[in-house]
Amino acid sequence: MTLAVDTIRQLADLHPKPSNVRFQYGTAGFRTVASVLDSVLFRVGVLAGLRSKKLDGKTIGVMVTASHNPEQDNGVKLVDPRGEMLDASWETYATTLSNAQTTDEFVSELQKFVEVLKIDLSKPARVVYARDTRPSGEALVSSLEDGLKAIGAEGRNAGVTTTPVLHYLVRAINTKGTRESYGDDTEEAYFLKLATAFKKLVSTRETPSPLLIDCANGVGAPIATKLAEYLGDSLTLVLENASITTPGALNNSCGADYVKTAQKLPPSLADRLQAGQRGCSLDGDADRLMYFYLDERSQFHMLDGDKIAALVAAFIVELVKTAGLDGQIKVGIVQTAYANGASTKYLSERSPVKCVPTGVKHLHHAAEHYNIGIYFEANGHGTVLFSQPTQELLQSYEPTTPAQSTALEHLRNVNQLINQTVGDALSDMLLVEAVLAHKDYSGVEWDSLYIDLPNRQVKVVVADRNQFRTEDAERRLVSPVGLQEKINDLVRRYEGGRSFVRPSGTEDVVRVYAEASIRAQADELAYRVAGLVIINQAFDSRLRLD
Ligand code: G16
Repeated sequence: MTLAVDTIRQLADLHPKPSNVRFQYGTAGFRTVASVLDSVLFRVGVLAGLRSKKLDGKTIGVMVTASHNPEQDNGVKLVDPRGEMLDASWETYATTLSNAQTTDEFVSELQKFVEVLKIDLSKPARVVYARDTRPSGEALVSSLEDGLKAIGAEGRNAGVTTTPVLHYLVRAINTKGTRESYGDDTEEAYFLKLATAFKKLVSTRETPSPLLIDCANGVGAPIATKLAEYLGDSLTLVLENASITTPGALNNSCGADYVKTAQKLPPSLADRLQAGQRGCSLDGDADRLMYFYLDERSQFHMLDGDKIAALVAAFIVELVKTAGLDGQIKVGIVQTAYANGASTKYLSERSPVKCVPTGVKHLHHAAEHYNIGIYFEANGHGTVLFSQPTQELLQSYEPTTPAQSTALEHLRNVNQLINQTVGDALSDMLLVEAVLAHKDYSGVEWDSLYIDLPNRQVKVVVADRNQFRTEDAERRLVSPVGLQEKINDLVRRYEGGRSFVRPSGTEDVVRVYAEASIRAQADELAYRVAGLVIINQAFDSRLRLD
């Protein structure tokens, strides 16, 4: 069987690639201003169909979202059959196909690609797709559908939902009827799975006080509304920033990314959060979670992904030990260079900790090497993975004391509560709430597990972020040559100083991170390192001009 070239050509002509734009499959798929993405969506549709054929008709996921980016951006990422990110080797093909300038070039790249990868075109192709609430989403989904039609793939539209729900659906569809069955492949089954596990986990605890959720004016709002129905009285959710149809509101001065970078409460919540109350922020597609609380003096305190990792890791390590399983289950933690130095110290005293480059795909794969792998990025993106043998052990293990039996039951419920396909703000939120209920912690006790080193993150807009290349899990720049030495010289002058520079994979910027023992010093270090980047760029431009 060969490609239906005529149909592909006809449909591809409807989605021409804009000239002067170079696309790149980055940290989380393609992501840029929505108005240039039409051809990318069409081609991703074709690619998703081919990926499915290559994997013998397994269902592939496609999520149309730009997550934390501003509303005018959009993006698309592919999800592999177990609900994990697209295999890295296919990212290069995605980039190549998206950059073919004409329909002829696109078709010829496609033919090459089918031949090199030996894709059997007679196999079926199945794709499930969804989008977030961005106004550009509907048109982009229709371009994607043309791509599916061109390759003859069967498409299932999961509508407007969160990234984690889409990942859940992909795994549920592909594991149906197998020993690894992940649940029914519906949004309702997802809510029921989470809510049931949560209720069991907190059944013996006091009902937590209502939780305020900043929905970033995104898709988390309708999905959290539905989740609330399933949770009933077990947890009251108070939804804020839930205006999904107000133009320009998405992620605007609210949401998880705002809280993490500004390190303050979204202004829209100023009168909504009472002293002593805890709240959390989701991002635009609800895969990131940031917690916060106001102390009795109404001072804002942020509890980021590192603090979530610390809370969850301590709880799980303790359950494993109490269940009598510490000889058989090894818990490991994965972080990135953004992890606060104090969190790494706290966690390494409890479990092995590994540092990997930014991006869920890196963290997820590293976490798979442990029996229970806990990964959280400081920005609030993370989850916990239970290996298949560990899940089986939890089912077959026979406890010998009542304490072991209770701990085992909790571990089983935690395993059900966590969305193990990807970071999931709502599932993570329920996990945090369950741990807080068990520990009888308010934000204050949780926050005092360790004291964060003051830190600052800034963005620098540069002419070409691809000039910035890193090594050692992004902790050292290898290009532009000489810049890292200047950063090192600066860092040495700050007590407890640490700083690194890396290109973003989701925005057209370079990110600078710095920490130091004192707040003012962390800020100063970050701005001075950013200054070095700017001077380096200016020097570069001057060189070009000469
Ligand atoms: C995505 C990735 C995250 C990453 C974030 C920022 O999150 O899934 O792993 O931390 O982008 O990446 P970068 O610093 O390269 O721009 P999201 O929530 O935006 O999809």
